[in-house]
Amino acid sequence: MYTNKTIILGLGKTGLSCLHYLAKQDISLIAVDTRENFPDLQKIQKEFPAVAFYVGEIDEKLFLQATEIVVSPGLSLEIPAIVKAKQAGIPVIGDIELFLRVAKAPVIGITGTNAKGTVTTLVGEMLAQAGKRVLVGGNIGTPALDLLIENIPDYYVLELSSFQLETTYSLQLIAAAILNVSEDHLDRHGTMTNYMAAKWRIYQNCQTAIYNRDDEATVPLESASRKITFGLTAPGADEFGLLEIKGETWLSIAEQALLNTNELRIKGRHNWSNALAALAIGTALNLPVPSMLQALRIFKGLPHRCEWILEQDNIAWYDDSKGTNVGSTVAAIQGIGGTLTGKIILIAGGLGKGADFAPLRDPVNSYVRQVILLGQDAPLLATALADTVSISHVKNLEEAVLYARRIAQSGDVILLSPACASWDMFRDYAERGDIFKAAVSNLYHSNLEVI
Ligand code: UMA
Repeated sequence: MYTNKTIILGLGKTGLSCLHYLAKQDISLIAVDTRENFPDLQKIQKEFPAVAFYVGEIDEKLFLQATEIVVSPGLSLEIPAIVKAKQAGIPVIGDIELFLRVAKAPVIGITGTNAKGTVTTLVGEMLAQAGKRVLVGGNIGTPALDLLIENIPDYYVLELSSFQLETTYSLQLIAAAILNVSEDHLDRHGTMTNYMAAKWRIYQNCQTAIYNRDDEATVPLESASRKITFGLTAPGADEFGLLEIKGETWLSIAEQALLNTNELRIKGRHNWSNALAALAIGTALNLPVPSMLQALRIFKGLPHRCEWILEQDNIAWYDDSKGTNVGSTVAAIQGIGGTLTGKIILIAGGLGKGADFAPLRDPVNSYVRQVILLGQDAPLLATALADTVSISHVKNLEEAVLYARRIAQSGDVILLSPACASWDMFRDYAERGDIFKAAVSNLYHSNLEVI
């Protein structure tokens, strides 16, 4: 008879990683998924015959029998069964908590509303350039617990979402960074205060806190033994920032210029900020400057993050399908818009997650020629952007691509940056981006009529 009974709630990527990890321990396991027709259930049941599986509506009494509950990040902690279990004193944790309890190498944690995937990847590349063995995971894609299958590295680098942070208690990161905070996931967190409180947890007990001095919401409340800042202003002592030298912009520490921004393959001011953040984190880890700069020089960026697709007739196409919130789309418009001779044709829309779209008005007014909208919350976007530039509605991305090409002028950029989640029309942002790219490529490689 086991004394510990753990419930795993959610059987997505995270839940499955918990199942694989916990099945090796001496505990009784129950796995629950709220989806009635959970795919692959039989296959998973066969793989874990000792685990009791439940799908569909949650049995609250079952949850009250648990000694610990591991909740997947996609599920709200406000589910009544979770609330009652918490009230009964049952610990409710997430996969990152399980990971941190046993991780045997220093862990770097990176969060922020936007660009956390880019900076997480960059820090991983910097460590590798410095000859360190590194494993990268978390919200970026590979669940943290799956990293434990590999040999112990010199460092783990984790991208952490607010959902993951709110169920983590054993944080003790060697370096912890919040890159930026803007409105997102309010449908889950309710208020910005709750959202920010989840993010700030990352600094708890960290050795070095890295924050963005241009964004007050990232400043640590907790005392860290060391703090390093980055920002797009000129840097003070021990700070990372930008210096203008003979009309060119350099990534710099204090008064020392490190790298001309022309040498970066990732474009736009928002990417300069990402590069500076990675330098600040690398410095917290005492990495040699030449290897950090080399990693920056060769980094091409991630798919679906302001990704250049092709250029034809002096019109360039960019896929920023990962622009799933307003802050991210604002950064993309400003980052690209400032460098153009023409204007941006913006393709946006999807599930707005309760966000306020008003912050898009200024950048749209400054840099956008026309907005093309699609998806469930297109009407909300249209209302928020009324009286800025001309707005059109389309049914799908293929139509958006044809229409965008028709109205684009030489020097323009056509940018998919939805400011919304994708789940109303697509499996995820990656599928949305892939369909966009395929439609763009189709436009030039077939003889489609531009409508
Ligand atoms: N779901 C149910 N019932 C369940 C379990 C899940 O309806 O019982 C639904 C959720 O509501 C959600 C979807 O299934 O719509 C997936 O949820 P999940 O918690 O099972 O997700 P995972 O597959 O485990 O993926 C999660 C992260 N997803 C979320 O937090 C929503 C992935 O980040 C992450 O890569 C993965 O863990 C590994 O750590 C994705 C993401 O969109 C990319 N993250 C958000 C963001 O970046 O803004 C936070």
